[in-house]
Amino acid sequence: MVDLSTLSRAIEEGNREKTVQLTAEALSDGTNPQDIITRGLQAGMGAVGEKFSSGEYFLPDMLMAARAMKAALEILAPMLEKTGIPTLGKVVIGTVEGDMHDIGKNVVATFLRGSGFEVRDLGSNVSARRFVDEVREQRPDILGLSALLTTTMPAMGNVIKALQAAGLRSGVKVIVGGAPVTQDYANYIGADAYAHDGGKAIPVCKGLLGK
Ligand code: B12
Repeated sequence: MVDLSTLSRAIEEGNREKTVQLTAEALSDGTNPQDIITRGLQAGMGAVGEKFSSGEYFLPDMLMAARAMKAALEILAPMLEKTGIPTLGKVVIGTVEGDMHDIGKNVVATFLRGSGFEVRDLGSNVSARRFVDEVREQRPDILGLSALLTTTMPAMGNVIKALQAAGLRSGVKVIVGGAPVTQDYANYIGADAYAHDGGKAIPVCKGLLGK
């Protein structure tokens, strides 16, 4: 049985090969893919962030960890994403303008797909204008906004204001998330909901649609 703390350490070391190997082993052991992500990969990323804050790690270390995590998510996503089931609702999701962090947003998209939502992922560094255009064209039930930087959090509020200005706000529920985001901040910018992580986003999104 793979000890998920060894997977977490492989991420911390930025060791892509070992991360992929341990992820595959954990899957064949029968470990739940959601646990592999939260207790293994995401925990490792948390440690990388702490080391970056303390000056022990630099940008290339974060990049290597990100590459290792992305490679592992490629193996895990097909296990989590169900196909051919009736959709619970349509979600458009993206990381706001100025922010390149997309791993957490990808995890949320994968978890939502796995629980039966149809998800359109716009990627990262998405402008308010693009979000508005997508809401107008796609008519999603839910718009998910991700921000990982304190400097890009206000861009989430700008998207909500732009939706209001375009007369589209009442037709879509807005959920926000990302490491620096809180429920208080979500209330402050007028979002409909906040979820701390991908697992919690599932019941929150179902609740938004009364399901
Ligand atoms: C990997 C990483 C990078 C990678 C990103 C690669 C990529 N493609 O995503 C790279 C190296 C590119 C990077 C760059 C930078 N980074 Co960086 N990065 C990280 C790191 C280590 C991990 C982020 C991550 O992927 N975590 C794993 C995922 C799974 O977790 P998550 O993102 O938190 O997502 C979960 C929840 O937050 C939530 N969630 C996320 N989005 C959403 C959306 C919705 C709708 C919902 C409901 C929930 C939700 O659910 C997710 C899944 O459970 C964090 C540290 C940390 N602890 O967050 C720093 C961190 C975010 N980065 C930081 C910084 C400073 C930077 C740079 C400015 C560094 C620099 N000097 O250039 C640049 C900014 C570039 C830019 N313009 O965006 C700081 C931010 C500080 C701050 N408070 O603003 C952090 C916190 C590191 C630190 N401790 O100082 N980074």
